[in-house]
Amino acid sequence: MFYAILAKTQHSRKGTHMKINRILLTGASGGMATLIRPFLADIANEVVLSAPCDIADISPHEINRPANLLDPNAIAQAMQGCDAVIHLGGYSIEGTFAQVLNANIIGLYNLYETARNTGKPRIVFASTNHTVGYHLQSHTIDNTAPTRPDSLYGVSKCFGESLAQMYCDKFAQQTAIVRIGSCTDTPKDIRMLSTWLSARDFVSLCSTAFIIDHLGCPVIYGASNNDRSFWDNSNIAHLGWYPQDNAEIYAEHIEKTNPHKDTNASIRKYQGGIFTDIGILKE
Ligand code: 15L
Repeated sequence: MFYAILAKTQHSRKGTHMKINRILLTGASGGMATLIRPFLADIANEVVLSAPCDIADISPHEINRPANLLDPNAIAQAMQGCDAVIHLGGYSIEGTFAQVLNANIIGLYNLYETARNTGKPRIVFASTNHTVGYHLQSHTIDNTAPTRPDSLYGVSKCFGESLAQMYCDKFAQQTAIVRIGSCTDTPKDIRMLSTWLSARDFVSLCSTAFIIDHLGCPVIYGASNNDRSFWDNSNIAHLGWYPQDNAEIYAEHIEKTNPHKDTNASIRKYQGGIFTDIGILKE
């Protein structure tokens, strides 16, 4: 059955609409998933929403398949018949070691093992800018810069990036590793003028990753086309992803009203902002 669905997907890749047949969206109850859901109908016929509980108010093209990332059987049921996965599930802020261990290390391993046994659907893995959070804001970095995680959360995403690369090298499981900046409806502070990622740009990146003939396992900075970006994506230009939005249109308003303006020097110094100054491992 899976191969029939895949064949349909490959057929539609060649067609005009280039839609994926069925996408699994993990972390579907979270803020970022809520932002992107309206755009997913443009790139997929069906979207399987997966979170620990059912999601209320779903659209006709959406299906609930709840799963806890610590339960491999539930993940396998959620992934059945899916041609592609957008993995937003896991712990998305700084937490205790137990929190990030369960969600971002054990949970991610369960997801990749399930994918390996379920036809290897392409995965967009939501990594984070906090894998490189201790790089200075005054430096522009590309995807060859060394990781400099700013939190246990950032360290757990470095593990995820390595796991994705290993599954690609060993099992030909293709993943777009997306170091997401700040995916919110609009940028909220000065730093986000550099890090903002609009929902529509993220969804266009997912679509690009799913339909390109060969993806591999590239590391991509997930940011819109921001004038003040900290990141240089020229190494992944061959993918043909062209983000449309630019945080700069919000600059005047934010510069007048920004509530975080001078509260903390590290917010203005490091790319990871406040994550370099929070957490259970403070000095
Ligand atoms: C992230 O990785 C977080 O998930 C999100 O809550 C924001 O803090 C974002 O990074 C950011 O750096 O703005």
